[in-house]
Amino acid sequence: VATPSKEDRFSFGLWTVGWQARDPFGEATRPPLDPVEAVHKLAELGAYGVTFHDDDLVPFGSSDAERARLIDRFKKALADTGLVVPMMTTNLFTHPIFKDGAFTANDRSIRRYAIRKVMRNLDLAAELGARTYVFWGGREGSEIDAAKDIRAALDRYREAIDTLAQYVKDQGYGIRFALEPKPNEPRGDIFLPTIGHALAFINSLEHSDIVGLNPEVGHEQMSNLNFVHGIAQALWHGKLFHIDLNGQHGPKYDQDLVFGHGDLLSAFFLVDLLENGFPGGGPVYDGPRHFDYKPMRTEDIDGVWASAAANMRTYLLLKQRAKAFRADPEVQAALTASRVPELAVPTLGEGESYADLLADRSAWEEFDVDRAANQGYGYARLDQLAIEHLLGAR
Ligand code: 3MF
Ligand code: MG
Ligand code: MG
Ligand code: MG
Repeated sequence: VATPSKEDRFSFGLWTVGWQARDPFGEATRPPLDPVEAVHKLAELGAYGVTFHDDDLVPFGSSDAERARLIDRFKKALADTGLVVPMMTTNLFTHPIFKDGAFTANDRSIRRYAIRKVMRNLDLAAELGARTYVFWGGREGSEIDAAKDIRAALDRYREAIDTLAQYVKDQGYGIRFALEPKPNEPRGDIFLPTIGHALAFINSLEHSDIVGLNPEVGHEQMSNLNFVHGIAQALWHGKLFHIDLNGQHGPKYDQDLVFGHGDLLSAFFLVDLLENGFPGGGPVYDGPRHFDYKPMRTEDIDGVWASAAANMRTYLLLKQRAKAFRADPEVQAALTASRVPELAVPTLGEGESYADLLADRSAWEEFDVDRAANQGYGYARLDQLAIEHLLGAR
């Protein structure tokens, strides 16, 4: 039950298993990984998809002939393994030209170059059948507040996303965009820092119909936010287009640990939401289970593949535990005792107006304030049941 297969729809970025573990303080600890080898190994481990930035496959500055050669051998690896490319994205952060941003660089010529870089890779994304295109604005931001006219930066961000959305629609690519929020790192402060900021930004777009989110576990937790609540709200808005699963220990640098290797209880409730949906029904997530993690710097290549497998196995174990949690009659009784299903009942009755509410003496004049104030909700027992399922004690 914890052996991954293609039906589980697990996907990995080439930049995850391929990370050479260079950090601000140290050199690479691992040799480069050939994308073709990554595809074969991921398929062998049970993944169904691979995702990548343009430059992960074709190094920045490659000639057209070299680009064609690299794409060809990658396509052959896909054909040989049956792996698909559900998502693609652009590297708008590594090259020094993007040091002040891409879509929001103060230098206008860099903004124009950035949009062209995306358009070129969107053509490849359509060719490879990708359905989602992610935008992580790692360099869109600043270290000092005097550096950016924020109004202008948001105008330019919107201009770029709308221009690219128009392009995708005109070409009939059928691709949707997913914005990936992150509060900081590499910039001191990044624009669209959280799920909430990004949702508000999307509402301001001309082409908001094809723009949603790609939230990452660690990115919200870096801001000390509840990732399960964030994902729930993204779903509620119909904007959960993709997801980056990984692990993080609270507000600190972006750790990109294996999924579940950070806040495990939050990971349990996340998988519960993704797999079982809202307790009272409603929108469900239907996309890939995508891992955006980094094999720790201490690992050799065996550790890389052990960590890749660990992401999928942990997810499947949590899925199994979450199913057991929901199916347990004691849990169902505890949920009812905690009045969880009652929240799905509208506060006003059917056809009831505020005038009817005003006329309802039981709602105010005769309301038993003491009873309501004194009642317990049984949440401690409910959470312990979750913990016991998570620990395999039930
Ligand atoms: C950085 C990230 C990115 C994005 C990627 C788009 C390099 O913290 O999470 O990974 O996920 O650029 O998918
Ligand atoms: Mg991260
Ligand atoms: Mg990240
Ligand atoms: Mg990510």
